[in-house]
Amino acid sequence: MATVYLEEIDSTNRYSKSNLDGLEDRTVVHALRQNSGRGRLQRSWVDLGEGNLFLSFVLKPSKVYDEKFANLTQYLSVVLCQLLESYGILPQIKWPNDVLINGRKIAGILSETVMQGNSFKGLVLGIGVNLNAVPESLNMVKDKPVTALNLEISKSVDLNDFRDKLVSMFFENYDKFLESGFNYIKDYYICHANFLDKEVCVQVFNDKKSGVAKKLTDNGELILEKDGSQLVLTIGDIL
Ligand code: BT5
Repeated sequence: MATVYLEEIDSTNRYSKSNLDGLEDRTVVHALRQNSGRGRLQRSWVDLGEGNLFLSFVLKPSKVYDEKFANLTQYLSVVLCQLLESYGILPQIKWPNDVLINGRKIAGILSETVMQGNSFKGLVLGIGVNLNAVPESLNMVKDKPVTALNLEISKSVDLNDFRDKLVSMFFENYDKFLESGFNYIKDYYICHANFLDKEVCVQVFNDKKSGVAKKLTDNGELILEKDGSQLVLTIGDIL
């Protein structure tokens, strides 16, 4: 496993995608500051200051794309929750892969698939975790409540130690996860899900679907139930 350390970059995901050919499988790209972090669907990821985590995993698991790769974001959310639990807090997962503490978002995960023509080149799996933030900086995220680990545990968090643990926990079960897919993490994921059996509204691109979040399929899809009929969602955001 190789690591690339960067002082400051626009986006670790963008950097990893642009340099994908020269980066070997299982490279970790870690930047201390990230000035143009990206979320899904053109949204942005805000750098709350020094001491927060901005990291991308460069993964080249095979020569062809496998549908299980789409669940790697959920796998990473589970790994993160396990790590956060070791700090004595109780994280929750909002489908598909937001990690929250008491309803406040602490981390974001963005997976990007790199293709060249029709051939699959690899994946860039990025994660940002708020580890050390001053309370005032949380206002930089205007549209939802957010938090940081240091504010939850009332002490500062060692960034390098957190990164090393996250990376080693990620790779500990990565191969097993790739063999089994979402089923491998399903029980843990469900135990930490904060949306099941609740009435939810899910934004799916420009559309909104509402219903009761009934269950998850073995592939990590969300089943919504409304008026006796079921809808299977593979993508979206619970609002
Ligand atoms: C995500 O998107 O949550 C994925 C964020 C991935 C960030 C990492 S950092 C390393 C790597 N390099 C990158 O450029 N990106 C990845 P999404 O589900 O679309 O959520 C984006 C939303 O999260 C924003 O619209 C805000 O509401 C919220 N947000 C932005 N910055 C935040 C922060 N620091 N803490 C909590 N929430 C934040």
